[in-house]
This record gives sequence, C-alpha cells and structure tokens, in this order.
Amino acid sequence: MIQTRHQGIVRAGAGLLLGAALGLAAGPAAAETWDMPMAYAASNYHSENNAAFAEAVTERTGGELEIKPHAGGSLIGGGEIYGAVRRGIAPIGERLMSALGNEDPLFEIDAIPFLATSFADSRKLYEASRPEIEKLMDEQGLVFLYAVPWPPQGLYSTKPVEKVADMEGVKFRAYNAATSRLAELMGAVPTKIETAELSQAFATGVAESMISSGSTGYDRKLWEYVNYWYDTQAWLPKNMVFANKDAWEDLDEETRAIIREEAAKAEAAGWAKAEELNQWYADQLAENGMTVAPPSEQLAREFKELGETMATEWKEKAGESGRKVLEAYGKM
Ligand code: PCA
Repeated sequence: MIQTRHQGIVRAGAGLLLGAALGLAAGPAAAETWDMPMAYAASNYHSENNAAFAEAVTERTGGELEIKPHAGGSLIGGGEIYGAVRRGIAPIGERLMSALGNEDPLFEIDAIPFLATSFADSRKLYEASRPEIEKLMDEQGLVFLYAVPWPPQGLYSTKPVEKVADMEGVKFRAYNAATSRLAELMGAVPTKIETAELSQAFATGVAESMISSGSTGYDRKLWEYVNYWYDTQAWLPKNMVFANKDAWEDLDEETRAIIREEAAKAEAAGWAKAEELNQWYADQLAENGMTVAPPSEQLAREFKELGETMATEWKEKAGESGRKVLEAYGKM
C-alpha cells in the first residue's frame, strides 16, 4: 500500500497511484521505497555497511521494499535524523546514539569516558544496554534495528597537548552533549558541529580541537589542518539504525523477518570492520603527516579524572534504568 504518512520522502510509485486512479485491479503487493538518511561520508565503513544492508533487503524482498541510503546528511542533516524518523518523515535512518542524550541519558552510555575502551568491553556494554534502549525507543514509536561502533576516541589538536591545562580556551568541536561537557571540564570552548561541516570548521579556525576516532579524521582529511592525534582510547560511541514503528508495522511479517536477519548480519559485519580498520586509520593519519601518539602520562591521568566526574554526573541523571544497565555491565 502507498504510505501517505511518509509522503514527500517515500516515493511509493507514482505508476501505482495512476493504476489505482484508473481502477485497475490490484496486482501483487505495491513496491515501496524507504529513504534512509545517514549523516556520515558515503565512503565511511558505517555508510558502506548500511548500504550493503539496504541492498540485501531490497534484493531479498525482490524489490518490494527498496531501502535507499542517503549518506553525508544529503537528505536530512545528522541533527534532524532521529526526529525525522520518529515523526515518520523518513521511515528508517541512522544516527549517532550518544547525540541523543537530550532524549534520554541512556543513549549517552557509550560516551562516558573510560567506561568501555576496548571493542570487547564496548560489546559487553552494548549487550547490557540494548534491552533498555530498545524499550525506550519502542515507547518513542521507533524500532531499534542494529548498532555499530566507531573506533576508540582520541584527541585531535592543532597544537601539542601535554596536559589538560593546554586545552584552556581552545575552540573544541563537540558532537554531542558529553563531548561539550568534557570540553567545559577541560576549560576549552565547545561548539557542536556535524561531521559534514568538519573540514570547513577546521579550515576556518572555528574548531582547533576535538575528540573523535581516526576514522572521522581520515574521512575529512583532517591532516590538512590538524597536526596531532592523541590515542586516548576514551570510549567507543555507536551509530544505530532504526525504523519508524508505524512504517514497520505496515510491513508484512516476512519483510520484517528479512530486515531483522539483515540487521543482525550488518551489525556483525560492522563491528568486525570497525575493529579491522582501527589501526589502519591511525596509520593513515600518520602517513599523511600527523603526529600520532599516546597521551602523556599526565594527560591520560587527568582525562581519567574528568571521566570519573562525568560518570558520576551521568549516574545521577540516568537514574534507575541507567543503574540497571551499569549493573548488567558489571560496573556498579
Ligand atoms: N566520529 C563521529 C562520532 C564519533 C566518531 O568517531 C564524529 O566525529 O562526529
């Protein structure tokens, strides 16, 4: 059926509309297109993984459900994707989970510094948090499908940083409330900027530092503007893919089962890819002339202290469901 709810985004086949208008007998179930807004570069492994997921679903449904990815914030900007899927403007999308702290602190659990710093621990934290996150999203009219991590987060800076005090007054690009808070605690000056605008921000001096993975620095060729990347391994934030619940419920069971299966495959493939590429990204930064180094002992220690402050703050705001997740993760 044609989904008027998603009109404007979902091009459900004008030919079918015409057929209906002419009173033609209904043929096989109408083909449908699900536009899938995403925020990151088309060549990024998240985007490529999502494109493979979309293609598999399209193929396995014989084109009855075509999922059409739109990378780089080209259809809907990163900051608007969650709300757009929630309101049914887009039926499916991808968003950085920890950017949704204003919706619920639970989404920020993977951006608490030093709570989970390896792929193995991130996996555990993900497994501990997934049921609560699914429940929360269900209440918001969304269906959680899968999540894939970014590599561990390191500190980018145009100038060398030996200690937190070196960050005083530095313009810091934040990608969520947690990174803004971390900047504040360091005495830096945070500005929220989506990755699509990142190169521009560093080129014009709007940003002089940020915390992110080697992956994003590589995608945005940050070596053109930034000299240092300190491998602080602070946390591994995740992107998640989710659908609008009404759109989901309009699908037949077979299609939903296909999506679930392909989502599970995409999740496994995405985790493996992130881990496989982690060192490669760091190597690319170095090969392109950046100084890639571990943080100094002092910086590492001071970062850990700030992380503890943030963990305490998070526990206070996350309440009972946060406590449950930390308990399941084994850290409470
Ligand atoms: N890259 C994204 C989020 C985390 C990451 O590694 C970004 O910088 O926006």
